[in-house]
Amino acid sequence: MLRALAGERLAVPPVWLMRQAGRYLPEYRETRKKAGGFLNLCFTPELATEVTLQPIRRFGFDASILFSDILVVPHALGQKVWFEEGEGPKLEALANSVELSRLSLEGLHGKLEPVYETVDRLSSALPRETTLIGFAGAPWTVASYMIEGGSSKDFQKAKVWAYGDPDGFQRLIDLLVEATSRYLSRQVTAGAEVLQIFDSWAGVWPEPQFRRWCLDPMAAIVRRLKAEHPEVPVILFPRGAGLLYADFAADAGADGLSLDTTVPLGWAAEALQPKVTVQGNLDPILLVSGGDALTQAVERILDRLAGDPFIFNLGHGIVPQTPPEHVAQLLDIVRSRPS
Ligand code: 1CP
Repeated sequence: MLRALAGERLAVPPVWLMRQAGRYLPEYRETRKKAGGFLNLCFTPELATEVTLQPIRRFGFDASILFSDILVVPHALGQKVWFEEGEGPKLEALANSVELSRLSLEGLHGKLEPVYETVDRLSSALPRETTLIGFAGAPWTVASYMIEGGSSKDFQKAKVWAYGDPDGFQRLIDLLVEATSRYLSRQVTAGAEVLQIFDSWAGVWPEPQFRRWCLDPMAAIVRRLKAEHPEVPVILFPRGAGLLYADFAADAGADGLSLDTTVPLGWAAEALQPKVTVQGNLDPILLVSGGDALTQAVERILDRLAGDPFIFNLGHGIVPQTPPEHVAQLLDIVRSRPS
């Protein structure tokens, strides 16, 4: 994984999957029951370490991603966050920039200490050849949850705020750039070897706002991290960025770009791969269907991208309906192909 991110071409690419820990694994569902509440699971280092290791034991991925969630940052800034069974995340929504006074950087590291301890435990527990990935949500995606109070279909509240009061919205984004930079930097100190920043909802903006609310804040975080930890590679996932993936490759200063499922492979090979290592981009639903369709899609990605710096992954997270045998089938195909 580290060699691929340094720009090496490898005969067999490294492979890991977004959301490789989670509800599709029976052992995860067992541990989750014990934790009594999702945030408890994230904040109990013993259990968070256990669920991070489960997919490594079962499948031997080349990288292990810390088990946590992007919404621990708003929680650590003082916003109320909870997870309702079967409904996903809920937050006490911020209505406008006056309410930013409810948030503070002061308690950040104290509240996130259990996450740092999990990273520390993982860095001792993982086999040496398994790369430990730390992560955070990007400012825009995290801000969208903070304003919408949970998941959203059209991001109307967050966009109305950003269009109507860009200066106030900028203050929230700046606060998140600061908090996220501090959070990721501490993950490195605790043992993370690679960092990934998830902008899951980047694809909803017109170009000017995309630059201001997605690209610029992520580039600012990358600059901060590179100043403090120049040796640590950073992967960015601006999901849905379309042609603007090219701007990310040119301007964000990252080592890797994680491609969503819709990015055409030929274009990625020509426009992105000469500048950065690319990661992706199998449709996660193919892991539900399995069979020949899965095999052919994996081969197609390897044919187009594996000859240059590349990490095999999905275009978005594994879904809970995924049969674990299909994940094993995927790893077999990636690893057994003659190069
Ligand atoms: O057990 C459960 O019911 C909780 C399901 C779950 C899990 C397994 C949530 C709630 N978060 C997670 C873990 C998680 N989340 C990881 C670590 C593990 C791994 O990858 O193996 C990571 C990296 C995330 C990141 C995350 N959380 C993102 C960015 C990536 C993406 O999938 O787009 C986002 C948007 C979230 C918010 C969130 N948390 C949980 C859910 C179900 C969601 C998504 C809600 C939505 O679609 O709006």
